[in-house]
Amino acid sequence: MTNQFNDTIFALSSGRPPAAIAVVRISGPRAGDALKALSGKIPAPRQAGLARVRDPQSGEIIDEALALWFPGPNSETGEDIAELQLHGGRAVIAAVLAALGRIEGLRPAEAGEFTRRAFEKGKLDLTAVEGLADLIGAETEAQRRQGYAQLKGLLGQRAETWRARLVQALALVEARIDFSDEGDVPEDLMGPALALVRGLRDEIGEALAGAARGERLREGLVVAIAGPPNAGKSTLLNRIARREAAIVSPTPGTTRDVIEVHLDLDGYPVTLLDTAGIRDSGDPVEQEGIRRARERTSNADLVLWLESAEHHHAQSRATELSAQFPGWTVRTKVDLLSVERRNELINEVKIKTSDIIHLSASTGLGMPEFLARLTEFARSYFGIESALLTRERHRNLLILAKTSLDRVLDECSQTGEEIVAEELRGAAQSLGRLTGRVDVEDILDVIFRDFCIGK
Ligand SMILES: Nc1nc2c(ncn2[C@@H]2O[C@H](COP(=O)(O)OP(=O)(O)OP(=O)(O)O)[C@@H](O)[C@H]2O)c(=O)[nH]1
Ligand SMILES: [Mg+2]
Repeated sequence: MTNQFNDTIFALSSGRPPAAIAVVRISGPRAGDALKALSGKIPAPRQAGLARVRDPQSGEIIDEALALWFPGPNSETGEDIAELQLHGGRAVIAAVLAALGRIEGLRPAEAGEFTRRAFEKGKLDLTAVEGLADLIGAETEAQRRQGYAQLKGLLGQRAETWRARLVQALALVEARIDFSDEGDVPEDLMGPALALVRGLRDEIGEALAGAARGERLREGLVVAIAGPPNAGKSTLLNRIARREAAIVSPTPGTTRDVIEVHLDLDGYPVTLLDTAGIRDSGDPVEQEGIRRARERTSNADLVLWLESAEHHHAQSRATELSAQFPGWTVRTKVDLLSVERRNELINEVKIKTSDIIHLSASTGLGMPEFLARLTEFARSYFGIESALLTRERHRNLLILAKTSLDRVLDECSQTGEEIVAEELRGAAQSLGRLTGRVDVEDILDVIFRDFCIGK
């Protein structure tokens, strides 16, 4: 991405046309000139004004719009921003973008460039930028909440206070180094420094403990449906998804590829996987399907092991296999059993264990109870509070910081103050990279690449 701040950039910031309204934003030193060129005037700051938008070359009216003017530095990007709310037709947008493109010093924005400017101007730290991306990408209520919390500084502010305390500890250690030759050194500077480090190490450790939860909330909790062929796996997936996502047939070995369905369970994101029935097979295509089934199942957060209630009694290979995939046992097709047998089964299960679920995906019997359990599982997995860490990037940097602090605490009695100071500087550096305060050029392109144009 180019980094020319003298350029004035513009883009369609609203969604795909045609739509009722299209928002075109212009940011940079020539934003005001551009607005004037198109509409003849600039409205009062932060107040909507009616604007007749003309092609500056031909003078022809393109559209009538609302214009907004946000002079820098108190704008989203920190630069002058002009915004036009046009009618959202393709030709209207094309004509306005073309007219802007012909103005000297203006060029189309690249993906995420508005936000990048906001970051470079110190309007947002890097964790807030990531929060913004998450907020835009959020599909469920819990994801929205987490994205918003991150945008508002949930992690950024914590990291900044951690860094401030680290700097305090570092100052104590450095004072000890500086005065060590003199007679009247305040002897115990290391004690308070180490106390600070210990507190920090524990807090960072706690944040790391919740990291998996935060990352999962972005990506979705993975629940895999596995079991022998014909157990009714695809039927269950379709029932939960409320559409024919997977092919169902009485022929065992129907499903080959892993089929993914994204669900919103009471605000929590869940990715449900349907997999190939596991059995010995000579067919190379089915073998590959089974290999994929095993792989995805072993990485899932929860496995639903399905068996037909009709023949679960036989001490089959299936029961052996189910032990390899810990999770819930689900007995399917209970509609095929006689009422007596069904009651018997349910009683039997109640006595032995409550871990077995009975349902019929064809008739819907037992489905509400099953879905309630799945929702409860998601709810208790994610908890109520937003997780502090939401990305692998956060986790890796905090692990680095914590490792340095661990070393300080483990080895401070043997090593000199210089080494302690060096470790503390390293930890502060990691926290600085987390918020983008220091030395992050190398990762910026990766982060902003995920943004859409106009954001
Ligand atoms: N009566 C009844 N039949 C069911 C039920 N669930 C599935 N079936 C039938 O069982 C057969 C197999 O269903 P699928 O959903 O394709 O089974 P699967 O486990 O995905 O099978 P593979 O993909 O081959 O591993 C189909 O004929 C379904 O209609 C159920 O709850 N009750
Ligand atoms: Mg199937």
